[in-house]
Amino acid sequence: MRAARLTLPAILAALLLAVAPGQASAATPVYSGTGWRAWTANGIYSLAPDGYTIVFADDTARTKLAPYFKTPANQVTTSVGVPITVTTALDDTPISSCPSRHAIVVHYLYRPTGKAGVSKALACHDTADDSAWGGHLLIDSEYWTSSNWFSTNATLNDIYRKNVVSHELGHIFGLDHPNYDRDKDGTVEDFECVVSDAGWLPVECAPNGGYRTSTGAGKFLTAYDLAGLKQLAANYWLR
Ligand SMILES: [Ca+2]
Ligand SMILES: [Zn+2]
Repeated sequence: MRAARLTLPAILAALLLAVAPGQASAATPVYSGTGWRAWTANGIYSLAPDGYTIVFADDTARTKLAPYFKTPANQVTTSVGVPITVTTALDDTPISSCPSRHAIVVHYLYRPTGKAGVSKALACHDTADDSAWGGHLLIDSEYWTSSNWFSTNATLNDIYRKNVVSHELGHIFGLDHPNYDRDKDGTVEDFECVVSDAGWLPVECAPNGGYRTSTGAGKFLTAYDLAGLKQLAANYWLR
């Protein structure tokens, strides 16, 4: 007993010396931050550097939805450094299966979850390294077939559509909802997320968020979702 007591401080000192020189804390993966959370619950811990390809389940999905992917694809390509390519390709992989590596199959479906106004991302992950694999985006067609689904203001209505499409894409990239119990009432509620000075929620806030401006529509918020995507890309090398 006595010998053990004497040696314990020596062991601690040795451990401290081992950690201090490298400052290892600067190079560890991070899975959440202000306004973002990695979808580790779904097995995604990082974003792979070689990029992802957006394809379509059918011609209708391509015609209706391809324009909505331009903004987030360009933003992630430019700001995160992970190339996202919006193609015109059709892909008939069934929803029950993961598509080929790094393909994101976009579907235009009426109430894909059975609930009014709800879209869904079926995100797959790479079982070898836990990076985002791709998957299926089931976008509810009601946002288009009902002209005032989000707002009677046509401009605002389309801003919401763009943000919802980017929200689902963010899930495929490995972002979870960043909602938290901000008002400390014991319940994490819809729209309960960090808010920017301008009043915008992260795109990934459930059930939806994002800039409510024409120039910001469809963009990941720089300080929130985009910071998260950058960290997910960094995590690929840090894990
Ligand atoms: Ca709450
Ligand atoms: Zn969501």
